Amino acid sequence: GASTSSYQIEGAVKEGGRKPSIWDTFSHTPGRIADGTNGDIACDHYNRYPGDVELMAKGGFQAYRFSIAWPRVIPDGTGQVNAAGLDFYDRLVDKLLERGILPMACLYHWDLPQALQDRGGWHNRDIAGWFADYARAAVGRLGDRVKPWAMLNEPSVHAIFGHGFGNHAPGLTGWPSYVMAQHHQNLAQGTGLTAVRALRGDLKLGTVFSLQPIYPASQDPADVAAAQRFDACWNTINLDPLFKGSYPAPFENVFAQLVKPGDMEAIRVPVDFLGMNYYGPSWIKHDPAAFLAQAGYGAVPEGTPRTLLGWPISAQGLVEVLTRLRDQYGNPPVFITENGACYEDPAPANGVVQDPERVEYIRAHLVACGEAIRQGCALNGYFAWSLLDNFEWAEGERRRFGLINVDFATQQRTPKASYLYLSQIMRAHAAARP
Ligand code: IFM
Repeated sequence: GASTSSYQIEGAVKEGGRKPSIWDTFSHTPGRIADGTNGDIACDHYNRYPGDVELMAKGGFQAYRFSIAWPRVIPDGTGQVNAAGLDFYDRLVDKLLERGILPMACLYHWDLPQALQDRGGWHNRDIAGWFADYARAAVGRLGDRVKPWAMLNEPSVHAIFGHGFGNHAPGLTGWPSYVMAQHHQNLAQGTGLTAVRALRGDLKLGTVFSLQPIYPASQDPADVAAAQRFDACWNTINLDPLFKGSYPAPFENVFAQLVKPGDMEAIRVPVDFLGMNYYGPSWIKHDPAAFLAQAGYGAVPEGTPRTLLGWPISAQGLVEVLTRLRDQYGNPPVFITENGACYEDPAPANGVVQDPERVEYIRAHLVACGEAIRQGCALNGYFAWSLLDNFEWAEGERRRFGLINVDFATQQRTPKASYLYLSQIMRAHAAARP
């Protein structure tokens, strides 16, 4: 299938009772988004979802991962549930099921209600309860038809970029800010899972992490140590609390100040699946001046293939992460919930956009999925990022990951070669299945 997120595609930011999220505030702050765009309209998916579902159905998509916007469902973050906001997801889910597409919902893909940010957002530990209430409201309405639910999307990325570097909403910076945002997300993930599990027994519950191999830029002990710390910030800060009930060694003391009795038990709850977003590996060089002074950041070896965003490409890295989950985390059932690449696409011609580099990226990563399965990894499915070109956060609309091209001026959709390629694969798999 394919994956999307609410703020990146829905638009309609003032329709159906929705109130602002931190991304509305951030994207409307001058200088924050590279091309000055925002998510006010994005792909206008809120109004155009029937056509988008139709495109999935025509392509033989079997599953669709989308996210639910907290500011549509509870516009003030806590309190009154907005029935009109949930109506939209009701319509979307019904349409998906009508076309034979399995819906997978993610409860939080970074669009926190601004009203909650005004109360401290992820720095306020009360958010664990606020999130559980919101999760109950969404699952209470949709849980009769949506069975797989993910709690959070990429909490470490949200903590690092939104609360450490400050180049994502809410634009906060510094180590203490990052640490608080990370722990409270972990906690909310646990309280959300437990709340929803109590609501219905027939759901498949999980959460989504961005995972990647982290390599030292050299064998210099300072680089090796920095890479270990960065691995903790990116990967194990999420994996260890969920699967082992502890924080990774480099940060045990840092987090000890925040962790209250019972927190780690609340976070370590069984999941039915782990969603894994995979793009590529990182190389880490010690840099005492950088945020994450405790970690340092970035030094890709010359000659490493990269996407337009400069992200290194390594399909083999996907196998490495999956085998790490197999060996160190009890081989949980995994869905690749995002995988894809940003390239400069040509204009549509004869009803299609030729994107051979993206086709090759997806092909190589699907081959890697097969390899991981052969090596005994519990890989259950694959979602490409993303169904549509969309609002790519701080990069705005200028950076495209879609299988389907979107002309943001006309809202015209044009399939790319990667959509056609993935369609072929999905149809072949469906036909081969008993
Ligand atoms: O667009 C994002 C998505 O929201 C989260 N994972 C990475 C994607 C590409 O940057």
